[in-house]
Amino acid sequence: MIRKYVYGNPYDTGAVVKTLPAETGTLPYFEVEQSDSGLCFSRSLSKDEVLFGLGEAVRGMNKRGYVYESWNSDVFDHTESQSSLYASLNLLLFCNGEQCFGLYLDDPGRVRWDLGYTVTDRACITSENGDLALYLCEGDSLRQITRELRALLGQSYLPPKWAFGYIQSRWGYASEKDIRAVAQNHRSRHIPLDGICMDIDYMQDYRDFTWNREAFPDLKGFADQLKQDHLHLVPIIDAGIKLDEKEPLYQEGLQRDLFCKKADGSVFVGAVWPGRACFPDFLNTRAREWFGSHYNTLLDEGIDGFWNDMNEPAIFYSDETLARGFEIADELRGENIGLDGSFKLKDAFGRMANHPDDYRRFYHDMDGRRVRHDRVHNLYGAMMTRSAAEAFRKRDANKRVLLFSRSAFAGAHRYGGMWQGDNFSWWSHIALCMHMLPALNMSGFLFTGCDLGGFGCNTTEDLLERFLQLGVFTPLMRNHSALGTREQEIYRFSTWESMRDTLTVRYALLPYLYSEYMKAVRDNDMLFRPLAMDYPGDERALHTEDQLMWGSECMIAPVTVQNAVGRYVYLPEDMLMIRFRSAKDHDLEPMTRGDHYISLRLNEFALFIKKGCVIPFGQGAENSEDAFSAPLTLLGWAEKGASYRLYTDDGTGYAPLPTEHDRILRKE
Ligand code: MIG
Repeated sequence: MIRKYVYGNPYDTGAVVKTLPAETGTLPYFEVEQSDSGLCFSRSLSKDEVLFGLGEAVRGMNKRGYVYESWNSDVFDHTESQSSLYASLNLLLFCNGEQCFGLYLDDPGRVRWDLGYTVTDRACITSENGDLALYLCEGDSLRQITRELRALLGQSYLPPKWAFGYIQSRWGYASEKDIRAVAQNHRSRHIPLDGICMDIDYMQDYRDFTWNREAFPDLKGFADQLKQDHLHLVPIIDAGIKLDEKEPLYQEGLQRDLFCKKADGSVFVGAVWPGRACFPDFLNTRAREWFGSHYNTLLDEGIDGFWNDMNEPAIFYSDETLARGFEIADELRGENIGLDGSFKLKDAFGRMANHPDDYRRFYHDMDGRRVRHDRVHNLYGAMMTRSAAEAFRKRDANKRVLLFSRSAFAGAHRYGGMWQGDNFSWWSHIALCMHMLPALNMSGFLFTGCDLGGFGCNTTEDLLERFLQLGVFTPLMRNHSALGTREQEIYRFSTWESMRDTLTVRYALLPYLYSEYMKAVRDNDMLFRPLAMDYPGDERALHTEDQLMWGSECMIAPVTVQNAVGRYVYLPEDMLMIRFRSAKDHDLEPMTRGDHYISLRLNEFALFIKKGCVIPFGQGAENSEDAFSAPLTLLGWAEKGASYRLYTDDGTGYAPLPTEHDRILRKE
């Protein structure tokens, strides 16, 4: 059961789809106290209490023992000391033996989650705004609680079916020729592929909804030709609009008064990729409709997928922070600069980006309510996603468009997916991706994944292979890397054949993945779950951080350590292990509950199916369309026979089909 508690005058975030009456009694489980830093909800944590949630954040699945902050940030290093990433998902589950409850804080401002950091056995959650709605959910099990919270937040986004295929991306593909080469290099080696991303290099001077006409002389023709070959182009869209008298978007936004403004009424200017830029007021309905309508320019060219970036919003500098930087530099010019001065100088420029002063400098018109940006900071990216998604639906209510965003807030999961931002080519970032998956699913973000191979730094062959072995299971399966790093398309490496083989497993699993995804949408369920959710009362399961449940029938245990040739796996019940090398080459091994050491050479990875369950398995294919139409076999350890409910549809429309349409597949 969910109860709602209201404090102050909450902002309309649009995150919640149900209207609940506010409770009048006192909030259970917490002490509530106003302090200088905000409104604080605190409680003591029992010795074994486990905390799951917070969506996109560093460290483990159990969030206990650190302090996190809801403050959407463009951060390049996802290290353990980072308190915020690009999205704020204020959902946290408390699990203390028999007693569990969940919390959703509908507060778009800064929230500090001190989860046993300052005092080991105390959680203290502080809302800087103090204006919020708090939803408290009690239930019999963690899974039940997450379902209820998800129902509160609304149905998850439905991507087109091809978006479950493998997508290749890199910051640096600048022309038709570059992209053709990527396509050709996959197709000629029979490496499966369904999409290619276009990063900012395709644009003309980094202007949204434009493309370089020399590099892409006939975008429509190009997109159509690729589609014949089952390949979709996925261009990036950034939040900021180039400030340029000759820029039509700038002129329109200005004339129609749709940009974020400063206290004096002038338009706020911050620099991003195109240089000085203005920021659409996505928190305003008119501005959302306007910006969204511009996606039509690319949709008209045959584009059917997008990724929205820089929407925290990221700001390299503003006129004000830049002026201040120069002032400091001028003050110090000719001085004998000591340590203090040198830090001052360095910070003036080094800390210029995403400056807190800038986030206090501009305002939104939330359909009549004027709000300073920092109060609602975490909503900006989410509302950009909404802007795009609503425009897509308006254009064609039956055509799903691929959309994933970097920044997010609860509610945005109804409009699009998200990727996990700028990770590094680090082994620890395979584990990090894994830890974020269930936390994101909990908040409704089912369509997610990380940059496989790692975005920053140089990848290695074995790292990419192990990343892909996790990516096989993530709905968004995209290889992406930064400009200047080692090129990491599969075909660049000597072991490309074994990576291709890994992808064949993904394509054979597509019917199951899609079915489980859609059922999770329909039932407000999670695709990835901590083991604790399926095995309540199992101590080991409660504390397992390096394995996940996947779909209703399966468990995964990726290898995340370099040079490892195997790993220990804990089986909370009897399961069938499938050791995959490719869709055609795998071995099956029934295993009993308990601990096992499993040998997994570099080209091998494991999937575990619960005893008594079966899952459909297709065939390796080079594109998703073929994968979805391949004949299915059933894999599983079911001595007494078992059946699987297969969800299928034609991929159109924005609501999953009801259960009556499921196909029952039976293994005798
Ligand atoms: O300032 O568009 O997270 O995926 O390749 C960097 C260039 C901007 C950040 C995104 C990344 C993308 C990059 N972008």
